[in-house]
Amino acid sequence: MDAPLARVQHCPPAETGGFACSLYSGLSKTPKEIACKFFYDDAGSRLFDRICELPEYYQTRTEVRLLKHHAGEIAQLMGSGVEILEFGAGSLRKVRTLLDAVEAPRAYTPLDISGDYLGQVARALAADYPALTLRPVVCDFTQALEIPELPGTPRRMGFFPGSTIGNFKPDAAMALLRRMRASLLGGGLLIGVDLVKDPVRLHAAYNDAAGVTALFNKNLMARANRELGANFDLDAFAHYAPYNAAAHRIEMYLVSLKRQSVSLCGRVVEFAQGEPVHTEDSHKYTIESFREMAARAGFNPRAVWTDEERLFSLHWLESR
Ligand code: AVI
Repeated sequence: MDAPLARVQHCPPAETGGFACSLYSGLSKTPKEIACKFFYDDAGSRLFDRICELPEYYQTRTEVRLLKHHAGEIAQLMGSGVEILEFGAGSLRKVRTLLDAVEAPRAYTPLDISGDYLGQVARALAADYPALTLRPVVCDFTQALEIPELPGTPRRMGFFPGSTIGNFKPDAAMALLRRMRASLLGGGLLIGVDLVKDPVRLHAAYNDAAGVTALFNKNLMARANRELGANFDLDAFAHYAPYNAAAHRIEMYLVSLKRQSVSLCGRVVEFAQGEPVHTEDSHKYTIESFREMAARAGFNPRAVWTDEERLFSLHWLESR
């Protein structure tokens, strides 16, 4: 029998960001763009899980190693009986290391935009942690959030692994950190941040030999075909992900391989041959540049952990 699980809440109800409107308005701009939050429907979340296993994608395994290695210290910093609030929780795998290390965790509140997927992975987690209050919330965590306090108001700690902060432009990243700080009600934030490094290594991580990142990128168009009845020809677009060294970021595009028209929600969008659609940025930080940004967002940057190659970093930020 499945373990009891608080019903998956939708916040705002049954709304995850208006894919149709956002897609149409993004494709009407010059240059064209699609917001990267739309990668994560059920298929996209599963493709992202496959990316995390790729040999070129060092981020996930390095972060998991850091988490495991420093779990005791992190648990001490978080304290006992806390609620862990995870932003963009995905597969809910990484939090297990924290739940196992923290003394008597009281509650876990994963927030994610991918509703079906969140329901499935939350059910599996509930079975393994029967004493934990688990309250999955389907929401766009990039928007202002009001997550009700639990009875007894356990101290709330934030968890934002995976360097998803890098998918926001620096100004938006700072604004997001500020909003997170507000929703933590004085608690700290454990956040994973990918670091500036050899561009060749970065390039390989977003241009894997097996082509999984290309499928993930094209899932935006595949999703539009599935959900909105669009007629994107996926073979007529190329995945392109260069590293912009001056801006310290990977930029991801879908490039039209020919002049073509695509029908979308009863309208037609024209693509020129070679025209790019910007789909994602993934900013990389130095340890110092990230700590400075966190301080400007109102946190006190405390402990930081990194691996011997300085590929990835985990930061413990206290609320001021
Ligand atoms: C979720 N995010 C941190 C990933 C990244 O590395 O920027 C998304 C991703 N895009 C392509 N590969 C992975």
